[in-house]
Amino acid sequence: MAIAYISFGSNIGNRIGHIETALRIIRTNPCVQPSMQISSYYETEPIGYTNQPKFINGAAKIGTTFSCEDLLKFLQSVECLLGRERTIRWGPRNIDLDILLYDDACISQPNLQVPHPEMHTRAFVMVPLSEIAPEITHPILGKTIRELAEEVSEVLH
Ligand code: A4P
Ligand code: MG
Repeated sequence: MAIAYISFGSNIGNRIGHIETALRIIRTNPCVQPSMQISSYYETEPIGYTNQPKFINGAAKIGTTFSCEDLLKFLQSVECLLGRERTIRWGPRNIDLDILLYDDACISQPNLQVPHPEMHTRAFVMVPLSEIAPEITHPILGKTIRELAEEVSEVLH
């Protein structure tokens, strides 16, 4: 059983509804332990492509028997089920599910980088993650999630 941390974000339509549907599909998969820890939800200003609605963001901790590659495929299938269309990079989406950490794995493949390469630069990822995993050490940067979150801290609601 591996421990994985996932970030989720939505900025179209019923944002909390999309997130809760995605989390329900994830937790009821036989390869995922039904008990999962979920952060608070935060409403955040869009980063990158800024001409789009505000996001709801958060993070979840799961126990899973999926390999990291299969977890990515599974999360992409959940995005598809929720009708996500890939149009603009960094653009609006009804659900985005990213793998932040997978045990201590360091993976650098064209379609899969873990730890997520941008995670430590983004308050909308680090603030929720630090609620559920403050003492975990980032396997590349060697700092705790709490320390990294403080470096990008900004007020999130
Ligand atoms: N991929 C590689 N590594 C991973 C990983 N660890 N987890 C690949 C998930 N996917 C990973 O992602 C593009 C490709 O990343 C996938 O094919 C996968 O093989 P995508 O979800 O199809 O496209 P995307 O989400 O538009 O691109 P990307 O680079 O994932 O964007 P980000 O980094 O997710 O940024 N502002 C706020 N406030 N809140 C947000 O949630 N999100 C974005 C999107 C921009 N601004 C935001 C937010
Ligand atoms: Mg993504």
